Amino acid sequence: MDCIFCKIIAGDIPSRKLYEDDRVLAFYDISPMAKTHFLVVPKQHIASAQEITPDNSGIIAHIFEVIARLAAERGLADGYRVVTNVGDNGCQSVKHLHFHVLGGEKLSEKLA
Ligand code: DGP
Repeated sequence: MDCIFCKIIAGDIPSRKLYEDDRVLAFYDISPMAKTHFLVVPKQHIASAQEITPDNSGIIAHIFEVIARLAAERGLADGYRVVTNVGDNGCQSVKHLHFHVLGGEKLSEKLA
């Protein structure tokens, strides 16, 4: 499958990894939009949040557990933002579900 995040998960494309287990990978975004900006992705290819079903939704709870742990470890105690873009109107450029974690500084009050 021609998916850049599947290639990162497989190790075919290098990334700056923060965390990995059997279900998720976290790595720094190549184009940071905040002082700290990393992505958390399921290893299973799910195209976007629009593809979440009762069969695969368990991964979402796990991803948010990982985000909370990484945020604590990476000094984001003052707060951070979690974003997932969906589809063309959501400006999703990589069609593999991913959660942006942005922080390390005061973020814009504007969400869109
Ligand atoms: P989105 O626009 O929500 O689909 O975000 C995709 C993000 O993925 C974007 O912030 C840039 C990042 N990205 C794209 N290609 C790569 C890559 O090869 N390596 C890393 N580390 N990040 C990437």
